Amino acid sequence: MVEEVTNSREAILLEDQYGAHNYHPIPVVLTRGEGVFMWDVEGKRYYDFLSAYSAVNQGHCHPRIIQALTDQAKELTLTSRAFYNDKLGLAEKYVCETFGYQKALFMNSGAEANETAIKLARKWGYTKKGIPDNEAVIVAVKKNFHGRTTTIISASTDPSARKGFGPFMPGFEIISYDDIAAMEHALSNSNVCALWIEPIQGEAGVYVPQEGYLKAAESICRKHNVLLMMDEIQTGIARTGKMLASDHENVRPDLLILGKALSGGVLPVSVVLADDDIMLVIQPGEHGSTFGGNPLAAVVCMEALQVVKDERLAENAERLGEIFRARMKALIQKTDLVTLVRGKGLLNAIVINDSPKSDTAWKICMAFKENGLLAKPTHGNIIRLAPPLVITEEQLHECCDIIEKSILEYRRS
Ligand code: IF1
Repeated sequence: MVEEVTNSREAILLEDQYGAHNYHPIPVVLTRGEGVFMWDVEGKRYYDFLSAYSAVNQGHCHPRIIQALTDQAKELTLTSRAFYNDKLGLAEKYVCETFGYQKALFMNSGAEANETAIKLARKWGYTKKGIPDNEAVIVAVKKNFHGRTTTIISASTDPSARKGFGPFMPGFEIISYDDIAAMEHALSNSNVCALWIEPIQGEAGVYVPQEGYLKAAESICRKHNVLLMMDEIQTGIARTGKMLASDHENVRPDLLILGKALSGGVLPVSVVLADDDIMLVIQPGEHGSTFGGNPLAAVVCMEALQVVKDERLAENAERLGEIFRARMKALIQKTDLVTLVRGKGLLNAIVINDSPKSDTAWKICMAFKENGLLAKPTHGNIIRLAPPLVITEEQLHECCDIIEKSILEYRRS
């Protein structure tokens, strides 16, 4: 018999006793989501200012996406790729036309999509660029975040992501982010098959590189016959004010990696997009996954992207992001607790004026929670602030009021 939790404390104790301790969540137990709101088991309503790390750009339980999910769930959810189904080809065509590529390879999690891109880049390096077998190098950047698998953390510079998980996968070279000279030097090595970057570093604390960095990356990759692998899993799908963060500089990655809001947060869907000369280096039977490209994910993905277009969520994110950063800059004038705000569109973060080792950012997020807004610090003293892109201007101002009240009152305690 399925039991129910009747209060937050019960739910937290259950997870503590029966669940792995691989997270330290903000102590709130949510039971319902709708649009920009979530409710806890005691019935308290919150503004969601994390959006499940930008997976819920379309808002919680978007009715059109849920309708698409439930309609398809009654017909066919999974065939595996041992057989065809009548939805995958439509979704492949849809994403290829939406983002301007010849081929799509659907997976499930963002990490799986990044792993797929690694395999494509390496195989392209051996079969098309002529790199000697097993000598392909992928250049990644400091403070990257691409997922939690052992290969992906082999390229991580975050000790907490790596400690105790070795030995690591060879074939990664790490350079500084936002450093054009370092890119030029590293990519001149003829064994390099790809440059692997995020257009804005989300987990690193919403670090926005210098204007022109993405364009420079694209041209240096072209010059050295290196693939530009762009991880837009957190920055894509309208989050930064354009359909892709790469669009701000008119950059076209060779390998485009998407996830999260590709499904509107309804189920795991990720995809790698590339043209034939790259995608077709993988032959039948060389890559895949049980759920990759399942008909349910295919239908949900198409509806989730159509909602982004129909509701002009990129334009909303662009416009409201300007208003948000202006409000935060005004707040910075009133307190010494916040030193800066940075971001693009509705992917922003504030930096708290305290040591990254302090718990000030955590305590401020606890104050946000008391005042009806949910957010969580990234590294130490940085608080990511990223509402669903369906937020209205009025709701955004109400949230800025909550952030301001929490910060100024915290100042007084
Ligand atoms: C956690 C971070 C964010 C991502 C980018 C790939 C992935 C992610 C740019 C992997 C996933 C999530 C994972 C989640 C928390 C969150 C996160 F804090 F971990 F780093 F957003 F910044 N590329 N990010 O942001 O996608 O396999 O998770 O579907 O692991 O705690 P995934």
